[in-house]
Amino acid sequence: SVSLKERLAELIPAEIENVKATRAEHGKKAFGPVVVDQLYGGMRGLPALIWDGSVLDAEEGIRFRGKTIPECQALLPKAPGGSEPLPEALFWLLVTGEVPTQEQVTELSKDWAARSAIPEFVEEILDRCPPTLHPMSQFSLAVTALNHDSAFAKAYQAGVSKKEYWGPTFEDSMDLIAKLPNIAGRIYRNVFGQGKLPAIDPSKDYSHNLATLLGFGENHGFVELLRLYLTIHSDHEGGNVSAHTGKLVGSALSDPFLAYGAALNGLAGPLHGLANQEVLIWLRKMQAKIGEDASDEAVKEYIWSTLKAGQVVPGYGHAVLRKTDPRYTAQREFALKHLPEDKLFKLVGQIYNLVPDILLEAGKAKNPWPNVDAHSGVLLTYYGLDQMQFYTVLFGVSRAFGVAAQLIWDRALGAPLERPKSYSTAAIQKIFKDK
Ligand code: FAM
Repeated sequence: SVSLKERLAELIPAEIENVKATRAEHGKKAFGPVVVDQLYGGMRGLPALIWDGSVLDAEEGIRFRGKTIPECQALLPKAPGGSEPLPEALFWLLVTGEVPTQEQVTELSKDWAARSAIPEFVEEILDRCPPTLHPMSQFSLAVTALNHDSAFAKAYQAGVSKKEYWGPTFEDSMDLIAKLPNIAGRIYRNVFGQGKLPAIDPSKDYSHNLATLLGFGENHGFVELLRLYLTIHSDHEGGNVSAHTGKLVGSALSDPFLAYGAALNGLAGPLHGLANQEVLIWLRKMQAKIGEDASDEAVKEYIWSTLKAGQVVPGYGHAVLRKTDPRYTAQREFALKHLPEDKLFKLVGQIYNLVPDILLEAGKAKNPWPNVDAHSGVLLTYYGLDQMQFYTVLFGVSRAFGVAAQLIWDRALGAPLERPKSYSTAAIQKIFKDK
C-alpha cells in the first residue's frame, strides 16, 4: 500500500504478539544491577524504556531501525535532482522499520501538504507574541494550542476503546508534523521580519516547503541541507530529554500536541537542543574577541577561558556517545561538498582539532568529542539563516518525527502510564545502613 496508515495497521498485530512473547519469556528476568549513583546521576545507563525506532551505540552513534546515517543516505528515496534523503522516508522507516518506495514517500509529502494549514486562532497567538519571546517558547505555545482539534482527545471523550487508541494518535501525529512548517515559518517571519508567509506547494516535498516558508525555497543548497538536517535530527533513541518527555507525557494519554509541546520545552534547554544556538553565539563571541583567522594558540586560550569561567563548551560532550557524533560527521561531509572554503566552517574544523585534548586535560567530561550541535549552525549561517535564536526550532521540527513515531507505537502497544519510584536520601541511608 502507498498509505502509511494501512501499512501500519498490517504491522501492529504481529508486533503486539512479539512483545507479548518477549515479556512471557523474559519478563521476570533481572536486567543488570542499579547503583545508588544512578538515582543521583540523572539515570545514566539505567535500562528503563523501550523504543524500536532508533538505538544509540556509545561508540558508533545512532542507527535508525538498524541503519546508520550513511546507510540511510544511500538507501532512502530522494527528491528529483536531490542527493540527500527525504525526511518523509526517514519517518516511514521509523514507523514501519521498512525502507519506503518513492511512491510511498511522495504520498506522504502530499498528505502532509494537505494537512499543513494551522487554525486562525493559532496564527493569532503567534502574531501576538512579542518578538522578544524566544522562538522556542512561541513554538511550544502554538503546538500545545493545536490540541484544540486533537482527534485523540475527541475520541477519548467519545469513549474510544483502548484497542483503537493508535488510529487517532496516528492522525494527530500526521497533523502535528504537517503543521510544523507553517508554525515555524510564521515565527521566523514575525520575529525576524522577512515579509509575508507564502503558501505550501502540494507538489513539493516537506523540506522544500519549509525552506520556501523561511524564504529559501529557491536555494537548492539550502533545501538539500534541510533534507539532511531534518533526517538526522529526528530521533536519538528513547532516553534523551525531548524524546523521553514526549513519551512520558503521552503516557498520561495527553494527546500528541500536548505531549510534543512538552517535549519542545525540554528541547529548549541549553544542555539539549538549544546547544545549536549556543554554539553559534560562542563562535561569534570568539571571533569578536580573537579575530577571524586566529592562531591555534589564541583559540586554545579562548576555549580554556570558557572552561575557567565555569561554562561548558557548547556542542561538545554527550550523555551516551563516547566518539564523534555521526550526525556531526554527516554535516561535516555536507560542508566539505558545498562550502569547503567557508571561514566559519574552517573555524569549526580548527576547534575540532583543539577541544577534545583540552576537555581531556580539564579531566571532567566523559566524552570530549563533538555532538550534532557543534556543526549545524555553521551550515545554516552559510546559506543566510544566521538568526541563531531560530536554530532550535528547526531541531524541533525534526524531533517531532521521532516523538510522533514513538507515540503511535506506544498507543498501539498499550504502553502504560509511566511512574518510576523516587527515594529520599534518608531512605537510601536507611536501606544501606548495615550493608
Ligand atoms: N564542556 C565543559 N564541561 C563539560 C562538557 C563540555 N562540553 N561536557 C561535560 N562537561 C562536564 C559536565 O558539566 C560535568 O561537570 P560537573 O562534574 O562539574 O557537573 C562533567 O563534565 C561530567 O559530565 P559528563 O558525564 O561527561 O556529561 P553529562 O552526561 O552529565 O552531560 C552534556 C552531557 C551533553 C549535557 C554535556 O556534555 C554538556 O553540557 N555539553 C555541552 C552542551 C551540549 O553540547 N549539549 C548538546 C547535547 C546534544 F547532543 C543534544 O542534546 N543536542
